[in-house]
Amino acid sequence: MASNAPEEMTPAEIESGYFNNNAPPKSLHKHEALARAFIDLHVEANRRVVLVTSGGTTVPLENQTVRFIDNFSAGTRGATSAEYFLEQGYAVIFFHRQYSLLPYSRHYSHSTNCFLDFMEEAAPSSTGSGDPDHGPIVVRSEYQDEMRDVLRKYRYAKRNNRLLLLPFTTISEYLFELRSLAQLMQPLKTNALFYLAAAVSDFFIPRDRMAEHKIQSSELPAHLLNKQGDNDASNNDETIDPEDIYTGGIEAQPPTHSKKLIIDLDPVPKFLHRLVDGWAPEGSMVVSFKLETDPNLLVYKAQTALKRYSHHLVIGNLLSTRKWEVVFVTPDAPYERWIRVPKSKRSKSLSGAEDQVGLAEIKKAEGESMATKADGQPSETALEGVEIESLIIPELVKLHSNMIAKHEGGKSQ
Ligand code: 9Z3
Repeated sequence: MASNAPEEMTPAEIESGYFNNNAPPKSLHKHEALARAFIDLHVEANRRVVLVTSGGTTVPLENQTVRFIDNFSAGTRGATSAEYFLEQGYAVIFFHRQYSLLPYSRHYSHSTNCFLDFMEEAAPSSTGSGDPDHGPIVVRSEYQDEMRDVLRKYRYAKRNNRLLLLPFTTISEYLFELRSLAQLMQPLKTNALFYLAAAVSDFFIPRDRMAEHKIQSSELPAHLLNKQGDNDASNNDETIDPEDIYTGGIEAQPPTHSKKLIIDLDPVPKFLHRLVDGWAPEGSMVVSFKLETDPNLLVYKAQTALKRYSHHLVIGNLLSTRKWEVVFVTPDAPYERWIRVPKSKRSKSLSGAEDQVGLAEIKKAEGESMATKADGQPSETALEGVEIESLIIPELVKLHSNMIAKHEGGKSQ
């Protein structure tokens, strides 16, 4: 039977095409078992559970991967949000890029916040017990209160089984595990929330076109050629219609003095359709993020995503201002709502551009801004000012509560 062209395929056909042609991750069964036990526990307690996705996915160029495409995401949004969800009584499945920032430990793990800088060696004990040359390692006095606070919250979450950490690396691991996790969350019904903050790759190399071994950067002698069991993408004689190629506005140039490596990537199937309309429990809330760099595009792109996937909320953010402002784009009034950290409470960020705050907001009338001050108590850390997630999460929890109430109301009628 001839297969349909991608544009004629239903989301379900695209889904099976992807999952049948790419290998499931080795850790899938182990992660499923952990998630099932975690979810059962919280279904039993009638507790809300949020799946937070965090960090960037990689796109391997070789099956035995030496090189891969990556993106900028450090996982700050996801790790920080997870802490505020825990504070709001949610249990959190933290589905994150391996080695990206984690809730709580993030306070001490960046290169700028190295944990060693928070410690010192105290004077050796004067009671004569222990080695007189070795004092105990302690937290420096100026950090005691902050670290005690973080440590208590961390231990509370661990002791009470409120936080499950599950790592991914590649786009394929991410998609397989996301599908499983969403399906396992079915028994949570309206208590399930999806908070999709990971920066997911848009393009990838399908398994049948992926080189097995490291792609060589110089010619090999003839007797070593094609003995590697490679799926050699360069053997593909089909010419691609230029209409089907994204160039990002940059046209390919002929090589100058050396050969080029041309990588042929396919679009990653739009999984949000299937998440909203299949994998996730009915009545659950789905929140996605939209990232842009051009202020003129942000609101439009967030609105387009909301319409396309018919979920509940798109949180839009600009790369340069994401630590100070986001926009909530919803299907109901007020449709577009800005959440901003007040100017005097903004953290200083080397990568951010504070002069761009406000540029993406479509002005309704001169002087009239649709920005709303969140009414929760922003939480402030000594080093970094107010974290915008301390404003985002309480607002989101209100929306989730409204959805649950509406659903319950609908059922009793
Ligand atoms: C986001 O927009 C996140 O807020 C960031 C957080 C990735 C900007 P950091 O990890 O950054 O704190 O450094 N995430 C979603 C980005 C994304 O890939 N969205 C897709 C899109 O924009 C939709 S799923 O098309």
